[in-house]
Amino acid sequence: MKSIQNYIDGKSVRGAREFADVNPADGSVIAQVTEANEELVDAAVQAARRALRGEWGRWGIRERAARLNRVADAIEKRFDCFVAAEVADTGKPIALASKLDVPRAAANFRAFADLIKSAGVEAFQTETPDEKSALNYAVRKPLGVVGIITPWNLPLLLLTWKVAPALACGNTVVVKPSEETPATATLLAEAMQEAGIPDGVYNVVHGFGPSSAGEFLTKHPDVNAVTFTGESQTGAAIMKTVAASVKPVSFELGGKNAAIIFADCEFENAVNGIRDAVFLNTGQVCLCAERVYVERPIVERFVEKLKQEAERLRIGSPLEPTTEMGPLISAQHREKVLSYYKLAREEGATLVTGGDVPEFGNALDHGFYVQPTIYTGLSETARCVKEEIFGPVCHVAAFDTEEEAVRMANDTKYGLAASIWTTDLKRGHRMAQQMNVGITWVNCWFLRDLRTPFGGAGLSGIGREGGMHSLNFYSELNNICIRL
Ligand code: NAD
Ligand code: 6OD
Repeated sequence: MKSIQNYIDGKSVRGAREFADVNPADGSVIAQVTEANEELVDAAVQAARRALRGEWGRWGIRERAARLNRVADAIEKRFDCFVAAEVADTGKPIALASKLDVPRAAANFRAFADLIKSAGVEAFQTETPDEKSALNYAVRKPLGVVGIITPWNLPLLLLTWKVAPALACGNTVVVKPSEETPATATLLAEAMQEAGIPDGVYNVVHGFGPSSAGEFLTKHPDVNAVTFTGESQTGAAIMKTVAASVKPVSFELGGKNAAIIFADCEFENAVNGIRDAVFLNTGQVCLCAERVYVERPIVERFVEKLKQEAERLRIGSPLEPTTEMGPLISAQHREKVLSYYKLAREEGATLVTGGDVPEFGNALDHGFYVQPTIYTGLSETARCVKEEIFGPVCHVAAFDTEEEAVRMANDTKYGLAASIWTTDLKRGHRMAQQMNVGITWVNCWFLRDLRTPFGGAGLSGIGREGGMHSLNFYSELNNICIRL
């Protein structure tokens, strides 16, 4: 049986207890993972502290950027290994991991290597009312040791989205990947070694959240900042823990995202876009649209076409190159999603398609699959319309006016993402501005430019990452004022 270890100070380190890494496609055990206890998390943090004082701490931006590019090269060299590990851990289709997850991991390192080389700082020529002059400018310094906690849905993509800018700014990191998906964070250690990243700069501790590696990391007094992606409730728990030692936090949390489709949309493009926005990664993307609002004149045609698309999706083995939808991440998560399918029935929804578990007649029946599902007919106050389900499911409702669509889309405690589908770009812009979210797409979805601000409003997060926002979060800016 394969064994996955912690990675501390450049070495694989066995923890005292083990837990199973399960393949969601058939429920088989892929590996035993060794859990970091409080002592091992402390060892990782101390290794990261020492590394700040070593050659890593003395390197300038050019050397760090060159090493980040070499990490990207090392990921690309191991492309197939990363894809295989991500597919086995998550059950996502091999085509998706090959197109999205692994290329984005390399792109994250390249983007922040480029950005740190060209990032400027603020400078001001100062004249005060009592006629003093000065020159003010900021210098960028690392925060120190950054604790990084990530979820299971896009494990490598989301981990490297934080590791790359943290390292670009000269920090060292201790990462705690999700207990469901430990493999690619561990594999990344090999890429770090090959790229010549000094020991102790990148450390991995495995385990769970409360009373385990996640909590030990966030409460550690020598961790200088915490960046977290995951559920809003977990964010609240981490915030409480971190509050005791007043550290900077960046939180990318849950969503209950709306899509608004106008009658003047490019119909095929909108249907295909919403199909992806609802079902990509089995609906397990924080940006997925679980609430779809369609202008009344086209709602019936739209629902019918989306139904056809959902029923046409090829659900099956993640290893099959033509598979478009894999399983959910775990038996427990499937229970949650199925409980919402049941709740939708109880709340009086009309089932358009899905609502159940597919049958394969082979080993995949031991996997955690559900059918892609579409509902209509729920009230806007129904729990299925209010709560994040995080599965391949949406509710479609009609609207008559822009004002009504804006009101319905914004009637949520979350505020992560929205998409607007119209050929009238003035309307697209007008609507987008009114969305209370961190990102609005017009006539597209999940089209990313890594320089742009990314994050959420309300329950969807605190702060922005991406481009200079990442560099500013992962840096301590020291303003220097020189009297002239
Ligand atoms: P989760 O919150 O259950 O777990 C995320 C990570 O936090 C895991 O590594 C887990 O072990 C750790 N953790 C849990 N409790 C902890 C605690 N008390 N202290 C420290 N660490 C703790 O989330 P998940 O189920 O892995 O991921 C799905 C959720 O993540 C969804 O809500 C989704 O919307 C959200 N998400 C948000 C974004 C975004 O960018 N906004 C991106 C991806 C996922
Ligand atoms: O694309 C990104 O940078 C990003 N953070 C995506 C988040 C997806 C959520 O599941």
